[in-house]
Amino acid sequence: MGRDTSDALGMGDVVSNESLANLLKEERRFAPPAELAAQANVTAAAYEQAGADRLGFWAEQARRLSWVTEPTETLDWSNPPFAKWFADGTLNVAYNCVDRHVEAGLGDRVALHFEGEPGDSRAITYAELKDEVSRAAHALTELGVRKGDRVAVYMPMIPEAAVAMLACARIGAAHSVVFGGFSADAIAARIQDADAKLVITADGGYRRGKPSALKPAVDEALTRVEGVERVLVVRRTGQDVAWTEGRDVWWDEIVQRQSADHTPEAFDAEHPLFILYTSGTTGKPKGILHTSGGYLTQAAYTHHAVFDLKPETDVYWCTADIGWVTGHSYIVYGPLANGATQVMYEGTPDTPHQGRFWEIVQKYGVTILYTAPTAIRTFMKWGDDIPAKFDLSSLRILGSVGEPINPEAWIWYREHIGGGRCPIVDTWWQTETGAMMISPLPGVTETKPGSAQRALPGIAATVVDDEANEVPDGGGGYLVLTEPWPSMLRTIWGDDQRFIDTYWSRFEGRYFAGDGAKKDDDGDIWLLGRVDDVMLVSGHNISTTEVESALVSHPKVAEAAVVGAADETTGQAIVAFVILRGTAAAEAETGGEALVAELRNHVGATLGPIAKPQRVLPVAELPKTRSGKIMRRLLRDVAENRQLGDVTTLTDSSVMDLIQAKLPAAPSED
Ligand code: 6R9
Repeated sequence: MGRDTSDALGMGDVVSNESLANLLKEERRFAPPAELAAQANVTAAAYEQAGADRLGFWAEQARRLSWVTEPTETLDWSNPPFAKWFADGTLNVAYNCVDRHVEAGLGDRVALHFEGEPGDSRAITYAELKDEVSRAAHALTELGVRKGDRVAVYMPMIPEAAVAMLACARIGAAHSVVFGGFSADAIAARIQDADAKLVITADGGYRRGKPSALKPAVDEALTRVEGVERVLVVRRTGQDVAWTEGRDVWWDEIVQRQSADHTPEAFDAEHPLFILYTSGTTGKPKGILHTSGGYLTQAAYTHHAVFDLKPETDVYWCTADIGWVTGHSYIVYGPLANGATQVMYEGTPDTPHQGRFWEIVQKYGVTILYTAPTAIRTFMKWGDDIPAKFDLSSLRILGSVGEPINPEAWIWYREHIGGGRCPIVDTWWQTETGAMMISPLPGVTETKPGSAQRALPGIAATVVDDEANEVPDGGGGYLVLTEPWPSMLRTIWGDDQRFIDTYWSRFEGRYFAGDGAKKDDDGDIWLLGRVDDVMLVSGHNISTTEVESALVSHPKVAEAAVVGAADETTGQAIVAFVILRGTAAAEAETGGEALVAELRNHVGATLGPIAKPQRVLPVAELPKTRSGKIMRRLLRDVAENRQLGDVTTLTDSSVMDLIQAKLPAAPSED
């Protein structure tokens, strides 16, 4: 799913005796727009306030929520790493996301502008959402779901996905959302690990211009696991579905006949809200457990602060899938807790044409856009003329998440999407952190292309070396979080020991995120990718991110993925896979060698000779997960002529065949 990650134990060998080389220099700076700064939700005072009294700061943010019992206790850290936040408080998460806005007189505000891939659209107000969530909650109860149960959700990007999640939250059942692109095996493994009782799915969803079935994968998964009593099926595409009498139920048949009055029950702040699985390179996926009060506090606060959300006027759009943590925290919980109006889009960015995103921005007057670097680089590849055809003047803030954003992609995003006027917030966080951790604040931070910059108010992050010493400004090493935070994962579902081993053992008492990072001379943080991707070339640790960014800064390159391949002389040799922009792609077909030399020299000139790739391979596509992260592990397999490892989490597994077919036999020599 979200990314490849290995357990922290053993990672230490990669970035060994030397800290990460600090190669890339980026001097461009962008001050926050004066008008935005003058009216910003959060100012520099928040850093001071949180710095002086971190727990007091979070206690205040928790008051943004409606509690049934106000918490008197903020953090219980008596048994680390098992945190309890706001432990004596009680609340209902769904009430916070829906009912309270209706009670405040905002029932007519649009919660979701749904845009289906085929072009169908629906506006759902907060009042309508409340009714639908209430009916769905009754339906789940009728189907036997109780407080403390687990429910698996395998859905396309349609409003019912959000309704299903909120209905679970409303009755105190934890949801486990499985990406709509995953296989029956992946569903079965997740159902089994969480011991889910019910599955909510759909006949299918629309992707790339056609209906794509979902229910058959659930049917197949259920031949392999026990314990699932009922399957609730939303009708989306009208495809024929196999039906198991007594087990399967149509959503519209059971939900529509329920009452729209449903009294939300109050649950403890530490009551489980959801489990979301992240894949491991070894062993079974990890079920990341999030609970209620702390999670919602940080999701709501960060959404308010980092996007400067003005719920009365903003139209927010996060392009993530609901199966990714970004869809949980920044489509469902954060925005709805804040009473936002948002766009939800079902399909792919190039259906029916490559301007679809910009058409949607124009249609709804989107003011805040949150997307991933992989999408931005794809838009760069498609060309500047496509967004130029649409009116994007409504946009005021742009966000990025999922991977380090290459400075050149950042600049492109700013110019071609943001019209040179919108601050970019590069938000670093993880499934495990539950909400944003490191990010600029749009009304405060002077931004630097490619840097997530600084821990948010109330968050403590730093970079340490192999011996756990904090590196000085200008140094590189491992990103760690040094204080507990409200939306932190509470454990790995059913495996407390693995939780301790994976995240808390590498550096005593600190959370190790698994990412490499450096601090610049101002102390700002630059993320350098997963430490298991770091290359060791002639004794120097070089991050894939920096070499990729150097390649993307060449005008002919849209996207790059870099891996270290075993090499007899240098230990590892840098191998770069590049996607070329427009006409350069044709050039690669004919005069490939000159282009390859040009790109190698460009990296040498930008970062120094040590970072010059030994091989540069132009490709048409790169292997990516459904959340858009490049799977370097598979490229390493290719570069080392190994049999490919697990490809089941790839968006499109045929990509690897294409790459392998293009691979020249002999490496280029210097
Ligand atoms: C939210 C999400 C987490 C991993 C994380 C890191 C990478 C995410 C990033 C970023 C650099 C950013 N990552 N945001 N790297 N800059 N702004 O992506 O969660 O799917 O769990 O992935 O993604 O490597 O450790 P998840």
